[in-house]
Amino acid sequence: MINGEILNICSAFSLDGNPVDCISYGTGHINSTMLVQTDTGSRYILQQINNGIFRDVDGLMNNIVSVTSHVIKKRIASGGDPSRCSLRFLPSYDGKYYTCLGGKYFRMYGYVGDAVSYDVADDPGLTRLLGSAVGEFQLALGDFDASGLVETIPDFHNTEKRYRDFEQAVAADVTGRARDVAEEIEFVRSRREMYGRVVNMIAAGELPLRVTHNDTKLNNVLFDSESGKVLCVIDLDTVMPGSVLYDIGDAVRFCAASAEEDERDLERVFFRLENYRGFCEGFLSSCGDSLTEKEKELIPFSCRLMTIECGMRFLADHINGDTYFHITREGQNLDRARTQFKLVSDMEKRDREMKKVIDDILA
Ligand code: ADP
Ligand code: GN1
Ligand code: MG
Repeated sequence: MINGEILNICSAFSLDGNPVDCISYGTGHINSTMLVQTDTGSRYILQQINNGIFRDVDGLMNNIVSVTSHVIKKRIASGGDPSRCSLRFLPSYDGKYYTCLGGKYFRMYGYVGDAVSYDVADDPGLTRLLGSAVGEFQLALGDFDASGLVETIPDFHNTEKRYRDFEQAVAADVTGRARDVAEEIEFVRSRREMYGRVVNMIAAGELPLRVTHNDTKLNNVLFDSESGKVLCVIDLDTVMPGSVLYDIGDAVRFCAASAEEDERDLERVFFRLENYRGFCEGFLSSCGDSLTEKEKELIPFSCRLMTIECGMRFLADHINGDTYFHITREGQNLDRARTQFKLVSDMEKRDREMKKVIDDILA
């Protein structure tokens, strides 16, 4: 079914046919995603942009359109299918790539059919594919001119800043939940010495800034449902200058987890070294040559860093009353934080093995 508001939004874009159906779609935590179908059988993704988080929608959409145009050119040059190798945004009738209605912002883009995304990786074969997808995305943007990119969320992976925000949430304790999560708060506090390492090295010029995706979760990659091959990297809201370690660490935190991000039974949550190995093989074989020695050395550390950063963001949001990440049940952000901390503990125990995986791949 389709309501008047959706019809109004759809009328801002030139669709093939008249919209006849609209359903909510996907499991993202930030935007509101819908699948629209028309009477000619065409399908589109309609997304309400979370403009509470992305304040500069114009800058955001300019970023995304310039990045997707760049990626599409590269993929066409290497024989890729232009309709499935990248997101393709529709211009609106007023010449932008979004429309604003009643203070809400919407964008429309082609639905990639016969595609799947995964919330858990069951095997290292899948994580190897994710590794090559993230590596190839990195390579494709290697010659992208970043000077026109806006920083869509400043300090997105500045873990020191994330930690300060976390401490502010605990101090304010607007929901009174902090006392019930003392153990989790301590988990974050006791690791504070690691939070500045990557940002300080970037500031000192010891790690290069590149154009990175910054949200490389497995479910931000679409795979062909028949062949299983990677189609494209999606969810490009956070493409900004960053460290390649952010993309590696964030991908591993998600794809090396044995269970979903909000799993309540922590017995079922553990770090899968084989999945990590698969990811690293895929990533390093596609773009390993472009990494510096320091970057390679810091891969295991970056996995822990991105995982604890995500965990402290979930925990802060739980304490703040779930104002950032979408939830579908009470306590979900706390459950998400706990899975991340469980993974961090596992990675700490397996640090030597994680380093050896990199040494073996690079040998
Ligand atoms: P969020 O920022 O909220 O995570 P995403 O852009 O990642 O939103 O979209 C949410 C989900 O919708 C994705 O994980 C994916 O499963 C699905 N999706 C998004 N875009 C497309 C597309 N063009 N074709 C098919 N599925 C898509
Ligand atoms: C959010 O948009 P989505 O669901 O792909 C978040 C990421 C977190 C992730 C945790 C803009 O990603 O930073 O790592 O949730 N995106 C933003 O699942 O904050
Ligand atoms: Mg997403």
